[in-house]
Amino acid sequence: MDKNFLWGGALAAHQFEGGWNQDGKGPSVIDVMTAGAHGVPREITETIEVDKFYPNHEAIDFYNRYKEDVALFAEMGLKCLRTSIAWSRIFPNGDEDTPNEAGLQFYDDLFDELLKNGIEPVITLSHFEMPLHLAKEYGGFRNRKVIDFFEKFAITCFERYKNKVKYWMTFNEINNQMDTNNPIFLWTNSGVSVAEGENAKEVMYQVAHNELVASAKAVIAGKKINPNFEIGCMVSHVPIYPYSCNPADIMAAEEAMRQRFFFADVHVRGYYPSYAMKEFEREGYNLDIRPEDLEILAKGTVDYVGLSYYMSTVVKADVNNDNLGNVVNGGLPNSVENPYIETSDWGWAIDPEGLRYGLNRLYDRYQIPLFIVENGFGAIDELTETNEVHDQNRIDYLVKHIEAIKTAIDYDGVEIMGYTPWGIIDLVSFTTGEMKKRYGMIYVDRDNEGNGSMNRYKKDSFDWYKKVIETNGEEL
Ligand code: BGP
Repeated sequence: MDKNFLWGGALAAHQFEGGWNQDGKGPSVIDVMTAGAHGVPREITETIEVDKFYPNHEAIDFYNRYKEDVALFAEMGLKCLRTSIAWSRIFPNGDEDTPNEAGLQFYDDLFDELLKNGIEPVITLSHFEMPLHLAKEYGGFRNRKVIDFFEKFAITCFERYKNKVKYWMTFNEINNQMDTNNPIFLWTNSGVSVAEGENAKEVMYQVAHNELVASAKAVIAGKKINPNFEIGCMVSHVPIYPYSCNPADIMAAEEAMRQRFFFADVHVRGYYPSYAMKEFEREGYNLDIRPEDLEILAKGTVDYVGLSYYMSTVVKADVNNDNLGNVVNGGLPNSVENPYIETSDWGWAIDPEGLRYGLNRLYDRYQIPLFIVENGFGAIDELTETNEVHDQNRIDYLVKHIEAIKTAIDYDGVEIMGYTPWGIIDLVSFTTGEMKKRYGMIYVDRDNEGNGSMNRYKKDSFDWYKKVIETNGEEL
């Protein structure tokens, strides 16, 4: 591994900070989402209801304990920490003229604490937490005014942290919302709900366009503020395999795959891919795409592709399953199980080879550096009476995935900037709202109902990962 390889950990503000209304923070779209459970989706409520439990409100209370947690990250030897800035800490409603100073100060303090400990902040601007007011009053990213609000938020962060943060990403997993059958994706990415009778795909493409323009505007502005910034996009990468060598399966996989590539194609190349233009034409979508937008897209291309990788999936041309709205397979109606691959307790395929395959596909397509900013194993952990967690299953998962990364770098020649496993400290699961689904190398005593001491305990993976970083990936 290159000596500058960024070993780190990844988190997102709303899933671990808590302090949802502290120091002037406004409510965000995720703050009105209840906890789900195994197989039970999270509910999007109209407003905060007193008798309901909202797991993100307190999360793991990092907002009030960040020094203690950063000390643990430093002990682990992290070189970087990927997290996000909660938009509604900075602009509580999203449309104010002036930002909330207390919110800005929190991130100043956090970044100082990280830098003091030799940890480089890697920052996502929007990770599923748009101010609720923008969703309710403006219709989220349906509305072009929200492009300007996002640009203002981005510029405010860039100006304030220009000497503290070098690595940025605009929108987290922007391509999740391609699965329009699952309402949580359009809501959390974009603050959008689809009304009865609307064509969800058409709405999604309009929202996508506005977001892609907002992202490009942020890139353009950021480079003016500090030309040394590295600004990337962030996509969820789920390689889709054909079920067989039947050419029909190959084409089915290809078509499904380019739906996943769509957002990165625009972010990286700066123009719409021909297959998308044909789709807009074929479906008769009436999209507001202006000539000046196309110039912005061309100018605001990204420096690198940030990606999450958790699983692969498989499609079979002659299948039509009732999979709609299923997170595991991106809602693909023609997806089937992979007989060669085991799955986690949540049905996510454990496929390290798929990571190498995916990295190669992305690098072949874009020829710019990749940054693996999420990967990990969501599992149920047991805390022993002596406060230990023996998470060998997690270590095994990570070893295999790091080996795949090494092969991609050393054998295939893929350029990879770093690796930040997801949820380095236990946090609220995004898709289910549970605490039970844990990724961390640090255990947090907190359960699904919000009970627990909030104490932190090192899992076995803590010392294991420390060694990996110390030896720059030599000792796994
Ligand atoms: C990604 C998100 C994260 C996250 C992770 C794991 O989709 O970017 O926010 O939580 O997946 O998902 P989950 O928490 O549902 O297991």
